[in-house]
Formats: sequence, C-alpha cells, structure tokens
Amino acid sequence: MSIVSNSIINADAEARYLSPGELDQIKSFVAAGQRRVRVAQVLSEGRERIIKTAGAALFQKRPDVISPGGNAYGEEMTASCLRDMDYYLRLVTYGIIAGDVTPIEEIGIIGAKEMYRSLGTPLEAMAEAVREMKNAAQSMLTGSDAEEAGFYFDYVVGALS
Ligand SMILES: CCC1=C(C)/C(=C/C2=NC(=C\c3[nH]c(/C=C4\NC(=O)[C@H](C)[C@H]4CC)c(C)c3CCC(=O)O)/C(CCC(=O)O)=C2C)NC1=O
Repeated sequence: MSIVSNSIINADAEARYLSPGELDQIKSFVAAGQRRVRVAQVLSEGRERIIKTAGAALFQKRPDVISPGGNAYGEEMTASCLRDMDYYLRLVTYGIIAGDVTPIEEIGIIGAKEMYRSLGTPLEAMAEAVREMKNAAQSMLTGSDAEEAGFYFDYVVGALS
C-alpha cells in the first residue's frame, strides 16, 4: 500500500486529520513521484531486454539449472523460469510506483520460498536471477534512478534468500 492510502487509513481509524508528520512524508512521496514514474517506465519498456540479458547471465553462472535434472531444464521449464523473472520485474515496478515493498510482498513473496522448495527450484538461483535483473536494469538507469530501482530488487533478493 502506498504511504497515501496507509496514512489515510491510520488517520481515519482515529477520526483525525493527517498529522504534520504524515503530511511531511506525503510531501516527499509526491515530490519523488516523477522520478518513480520515470524509473518504472524505463523498466517496463526495457523488460524484454532486461529478462533476456539477465536470463543469459543466470544460465551462464548456473548452467546446472538448465542441464538435465535441473529445475529449468527443457524448453517449457526454461520458459516458466523466464516467466517468473518477468513476474518479479513487474512486481518491482509496482513497488517503485507505490514507493513501498508491500505490493511485492503481498503478490510475490508471502509463501514464495515454500512454493519454490516444493517445486524443487533452487532459491539461490532464483535470487541470482533477480540480482542479474538488477544489473541489467541498472545499465539503463543513472544516479538516484538506479538507486531507487536497486532498493526494490534488493528487497526481492533478500526476501527470497
Ligand atoms: C506473480 C506471483 C507469482 C509467482 C512468483 C509465481 C511463481 C511460480 N513459479 C512456478 C514454477 C516454476 N518456476 C521456475 C523457475 C526457475 N527454476 C529455476 O531453476 C530457476 C532458478 C528459476 C528461474 C529464474 C520453474 C522452472 C518452474 C516450473 C517448475 C515445474 O513445473 O516443475 C509456479 C508453479 C506453477 C506454474 O508453473 O505456473 C509458480 C506458481 N506464480 C505467480 O503467480
């Protein structure tokens, strides 16, 4: 949830106006809005390149996952793997827009580790895939834009590790 809806829910629960502290936080959220939209746009438009580059880097570092017996072995499984990378990249753009990791957490993190364990998907390789997407994404961004995006990729890496 974004800081705006969160603050409103908290204030209304106590039937009060937004506090000066809440208004200050909303002010910084709004001030950084253009940057967040710009970063999410770059990642959305660059999604194919990001996934292609990151996928190639992952399979080079972890050839075991696409080798016989590997979790992403075979055309169909490799496609599922790249699709999962696309899922996480999409969730990262949600986080960037919301200025908050909650959408990522709710959609893609809660229960994810257990799910991957039951599928036999190596979590370190999944985290590595997200790290590679961060690298690919950061080559399309500069300065504070790269930093902004990096925060959300790092969150996913940490949550899957
Ligand atoms: C948006 C929230 C969301 C997520 C996160 C999600 C993940 C997700 N990944 C799955 C499978 C999978 N995920 C992978 C991924 C990989 N295997 C590897 O070795 C690599 C490390 C990695 C790619 C980087 C693979 C190969 C499968 C298929 C496994 C199988 O069918 O046995 C499945 C099982 C069902 C299916 O195949 O669709 C789910 C639910 N689904 C969702 O709705």
